[in-house]
Amino acid sequence: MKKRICAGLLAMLLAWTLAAPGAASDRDGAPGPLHLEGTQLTDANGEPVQLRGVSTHGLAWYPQYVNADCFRQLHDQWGADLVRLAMYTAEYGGYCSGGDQEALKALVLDGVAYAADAGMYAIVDWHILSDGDPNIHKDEALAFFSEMSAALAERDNVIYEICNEPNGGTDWTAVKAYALEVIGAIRQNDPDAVIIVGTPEWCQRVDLAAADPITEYDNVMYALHFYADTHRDQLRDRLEAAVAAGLPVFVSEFGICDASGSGAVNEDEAAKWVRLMDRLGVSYAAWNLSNKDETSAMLDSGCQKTSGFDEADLSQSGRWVVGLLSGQAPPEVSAPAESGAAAADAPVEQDGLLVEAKLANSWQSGGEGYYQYTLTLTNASGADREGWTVELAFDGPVTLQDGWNGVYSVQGSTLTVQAKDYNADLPAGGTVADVGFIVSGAALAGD
Ligand code: IDC
Repeated sequence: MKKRICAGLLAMLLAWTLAAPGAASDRDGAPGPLHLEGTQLTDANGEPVQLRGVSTHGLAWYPQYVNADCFRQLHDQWGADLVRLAMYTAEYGGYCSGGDQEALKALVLDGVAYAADAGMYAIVDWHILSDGDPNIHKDEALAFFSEMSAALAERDNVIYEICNEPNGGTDWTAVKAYALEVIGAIRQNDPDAVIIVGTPEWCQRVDLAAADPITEYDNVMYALHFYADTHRDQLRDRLEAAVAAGLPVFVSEFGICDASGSGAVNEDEAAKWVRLMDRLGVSYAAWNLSNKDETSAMLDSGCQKTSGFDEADLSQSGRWVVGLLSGQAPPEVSAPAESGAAAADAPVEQDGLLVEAKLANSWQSGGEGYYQYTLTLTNASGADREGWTVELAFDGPVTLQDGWNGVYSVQGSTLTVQAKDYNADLPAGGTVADVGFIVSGAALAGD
């Protein structure tokens, strides 16, 4: 994880203003092979991996966002380490409904390559939807995944999602039978790429997969999809129970609006989902990267760009997702910028004082992020001192919400803390603790 001056707070602003890799995904360089250890996605060194990124809209409808510059921005500025390439099978222009199969395959291959170049993983998504049973187009799926896995066998960054959302009464037995065949076809070319299997009822029934998982192959995960304004505690409980039962779950699609892909944004429920996925180490991809006039589209419908997006090009969903992806680096505080970067989790020296700022809590409310810190100051100067002042610089402007055991003032992105009468005396080697404050700032951007 990169060290960054200041709090992870407002990393989004940093990303926009500096276009700096400082706000990038922590996964730099070529993405290496992944595998499962228990329910946890893991890298080759056995380190847990939580992939976080975005899904394209239907590739046939919105091919223009599959380009190298766009994918580089997803990674370098938005902090994504995952992009999902959604290829509808049965909708208008889909792979099995009259679409240009050669063009679609080329887009998939290009997309995986652009993702790899940008340092991201790519999900190849066989996006069934109105064809609720994946067995309807099983032959086409077998041929597609055989061809793609042969072409992509050398790529470590590819993840296969073999059926987006079984629905319309398709039961787990039917999905599992399909999955066994398609996984078998992929395994002929790629013995260990991660494969995601959709679950019945639009990927809400991970409980059915947990009760009867696929045991014939390794590195198989199961999809859960949610839309925050529709799906709440009941589905969250199901996710938690499935993981507890040993099922590796991947949230390969979610929205913060309702299940139609439109309607209202529900940030409170979305935050609950994010907290749960983060706690469980579950990877996720947000629907969708397009400028379609619908709530889930991340780009404003007036935006005609296909890369180089500014904040003004984002929809409300887009701002929220970018805030989520770019803002989740471990919140870190250090000395003000001019005193130089310092390891943020280690104390920073300021004028003979060792300053340690630790994030104690953070939460979202009304589109703002709230960050509670505790400060510990140690007099390292070798001489007794009377009175102290510390300055803390954040990535962007903050508002002071509360502060204790200090006198606080904020100017722009700098918070100054001075001693109270009762903790001003600091003998050599002495420490002041129990100093703390809460600041807020634009984090998971709202409206
Ligand atoms: C939606 C798109 C919308 C499109 C529709 C039908 O947002 O523009 O017209 O599909 O093709 C899903 C599906 C995903 C849906 C999305 C929102 O996986 O394809 O996209 N959704 O309805 N599952 C739950 C919600």
